[in-house]
Amino acid sequence: MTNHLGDMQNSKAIIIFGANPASNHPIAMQHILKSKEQNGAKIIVVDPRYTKTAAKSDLYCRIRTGTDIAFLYGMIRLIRDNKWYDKSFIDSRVYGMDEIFKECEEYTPEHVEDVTGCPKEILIQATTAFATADPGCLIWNQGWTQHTVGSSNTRLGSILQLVLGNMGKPGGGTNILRGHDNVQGSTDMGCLSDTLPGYYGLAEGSWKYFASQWKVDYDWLKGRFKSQKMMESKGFSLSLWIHGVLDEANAKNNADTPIKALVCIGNGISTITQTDKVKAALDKLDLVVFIDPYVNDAAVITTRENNLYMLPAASQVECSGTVVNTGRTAQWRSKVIEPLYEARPDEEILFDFAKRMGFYDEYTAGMGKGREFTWPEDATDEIARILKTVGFQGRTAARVKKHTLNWHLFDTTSLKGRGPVSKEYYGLPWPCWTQEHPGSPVLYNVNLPVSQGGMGFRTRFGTERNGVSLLAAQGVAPVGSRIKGGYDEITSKNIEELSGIKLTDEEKKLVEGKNWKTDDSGILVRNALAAGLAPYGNARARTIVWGFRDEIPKHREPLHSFRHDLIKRYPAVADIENHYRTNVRYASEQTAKNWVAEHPINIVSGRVVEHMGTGTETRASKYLSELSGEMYGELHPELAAKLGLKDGEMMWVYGTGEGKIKIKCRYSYRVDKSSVFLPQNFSGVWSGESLESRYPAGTAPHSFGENSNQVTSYGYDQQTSCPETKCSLVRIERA
Ligand SMILES: Nc1nc2c(c(=O)[nH]1)N[C@H]1C(S)=C(S)[C@@H](COP(=O)(O)OP(=O)(O)OC[C@H]3O[C@@H](n4cnc5c(=O)[nH]c(N)nc54)[C@H](O)[C@@H]3O)O[C@H]1N2
Ligand SMILES: Nc1nc2c(c(=O)[nH]1)N[C@H]1C(S)=C(S)[C@@H](COP(=O)(O)OP(=O)(O)OC[C@H]3O[C@@H](n4cnc5c(=O)[nH]c(N)nc54)[C@H](O)[C@@H]3O)O[C@H]1N2
Ligand SMILES: [Mo]
Repeated sequence: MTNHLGDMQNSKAIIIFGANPASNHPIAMQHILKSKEQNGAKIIVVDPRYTKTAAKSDLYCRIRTGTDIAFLYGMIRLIRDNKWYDKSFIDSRVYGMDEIFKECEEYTPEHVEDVTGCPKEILIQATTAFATADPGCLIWNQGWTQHTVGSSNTRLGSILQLVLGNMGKPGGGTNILRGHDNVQGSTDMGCLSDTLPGYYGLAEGSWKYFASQWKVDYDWLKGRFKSQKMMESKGFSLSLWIHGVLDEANAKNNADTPIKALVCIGNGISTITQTDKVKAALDKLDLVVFIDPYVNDAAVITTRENNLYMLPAASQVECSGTVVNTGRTAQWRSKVIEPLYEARPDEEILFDFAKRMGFYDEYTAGMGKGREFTWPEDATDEIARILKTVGFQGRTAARVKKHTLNWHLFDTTSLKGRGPVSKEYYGLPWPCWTQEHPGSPVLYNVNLPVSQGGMGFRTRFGTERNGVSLLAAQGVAPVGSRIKGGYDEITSKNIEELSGIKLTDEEKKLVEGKNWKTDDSGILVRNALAAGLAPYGNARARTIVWGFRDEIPKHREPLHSFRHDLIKRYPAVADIENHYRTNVRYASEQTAKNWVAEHPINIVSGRVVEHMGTGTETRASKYLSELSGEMYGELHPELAAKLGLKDGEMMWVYGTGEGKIKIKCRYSYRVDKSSVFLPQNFSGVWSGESLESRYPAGTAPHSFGENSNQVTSYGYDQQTSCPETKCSLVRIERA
């Protein structure tokens, strides 16, 4: 998220793609509605389903799932032809816009209508309203990410904001409404299989940096892996691990061994595509451990009888520490009660694991005091010390606590504080470069000094490509910058020249061989800020990502496309070998057969307001179960009539894989005549059979339903491997 939730009150138009904040982000929705009331901001919703958010919009654009790229290029083409783009922003701060303007050529309004199903008049109205508002903010969420081209969706959305010069401005930006509590925090912490914490990569240099920060020997760390090569290879991802268990062919990507054991903290595993494969993988493993305050949903899906452990975890009110929200702001959470019964906080369970496996001292050494550390304060300070890439240095436990205690003194629209927290922004949104830095509520804003939250784009991919500069043009730099244009990231080699500040011999020794990401002394960052420079440089945003499968975003039909006739023109990428240690099918799956002939109904997948995730927590509430107690599929009455289904009758839904679910038909005009909406919040029924008896006595939730992912199709993002849970085909029959 480049901006933050309250900042949406500064917007003059808001376009929402694949998000339904009225149900899923009610706080964000309040800010959106305020921008409408206070600024007359036009709200535009692009979604295959007429959601509660759409009901509050000024303009609703219904599109076919998986066609957002065509829609966006249609917008960009209209912006190009009407000269609504921000020429000076593009000329001075963007690299590669010509390629985008070329790619949009084929997306005429007529062609966009054919590909997306959205009438061309609506596309033109949406583009006109959004492109002529200054500033406009763009929101996306899971409707964009759960696709084979999800990463391209998110890139092209950001590019649209670059085209319009909406980046780096209050009221503009790309605002991604994230998911679980602290999901931004867990990404920052490297709960991903292809980064170390703070988005440091997996290369030897990063591991060596972490070894020194964690105060362990690099060779010891290396010894934990089968080889250095495996240490530096991306791991299995959450969506693909099942293939590491079930498909022997993937063993060769994993140091010649299939996965043998699984420790699952929270969930995520019963909510990926093709849940039947998850069950098969859980059944096959040697050992399965769940760490969860509730009986984990997946624990009930497996029928294994041995080596399945459930360790009761404490919930959030029984723990303390920082959480980070979608706008990059940190908040201190205090323990309300001691953990009940045998529940233990997650970290205690992990510490015990480390003790029994013999590396507890190494595990905790980074907190600096051996066995004597204070939890969680010392961990928070360790994070602040190490995660320099995203500017965590100023986010110590003491400062975060002070903000949370004084939260009433902060303005919700600007995040600015008053009184004892004046000159600081709520929650110290990163980057927060030093102990004195106020945090940065709006990324890439050059209208502020770096010391007050300003910055340009990051110099991340070199300073030139094919003879063309990747640095910001002359005249574009944060207010008060000594350098009046672009510059490289700060290193010990260029600090004196760029900042104009001479280092003492002692300082030189301290920073030798270091850069802004690795310098523990803080000298490089301090001097950069003193000269008004962003430690990470001042570059152009790039539209082209060299090394990606699609260097610029391209529309590609879903693997199980509703429009088989478009597959030739917009084919999936070639199959990928060793994609997060898995051999993944793309083109071969897409062309394996004419999927839509046998599975003619499109899934639109999303959430209900009453339940969270699998519903493990919320279906345990009597009251929420009373409000929303059963799984269903929404069908347009005309489609239902064709299938011979009355409102309230049961139907079988068959996926393109092995899975099938028996659910209630609910008539609805929210969906179009070829789709079924399946909420993702139910579980505990398996192809018509209740799993209630598998819960230990007294632990079953109050309501159950079929899991929609039994019928979602095979498919994973071509870059990130996120499952394609938002594009699937099914066949429906009266039960
Ligand atoms: N009440 C409630 N709130 C929640 C959650 C919950 O389960 N319940 N979950 C939390 C979590 S983990 C997350 S990640 C967020 C998710 O928040 P959202 O992303 O808002 O959640 P969804 O309802 O899954 O999907 C959003 C919209 O995407 C649309 N959509 C589907 N396919 C496409 C497509 O191809 N293109 C476009 N443009 N739209 C599409 C759906 O119709 C839906 O309206 O919500 C969080 N908040
Ligand atoms: N078809 C379809 N599938 C989807 C989606 C979709 O839109 N459509 N959305 C996807 C998305 S974005 C998500 S996030 C997932 C849903 O997200 P999941 O994570 O798969 O489902 P949840 O039910 O939210 O699981 C959270 C678990 O964490 C446990 N928990 C809560 N607090 C703690 C704690 O402090 N410690 C520990 N150890 N555990 C705790 C809860 O009891 C629960 O079991 O679904 C994904 N799958
Ligand atoms: Mo999520």
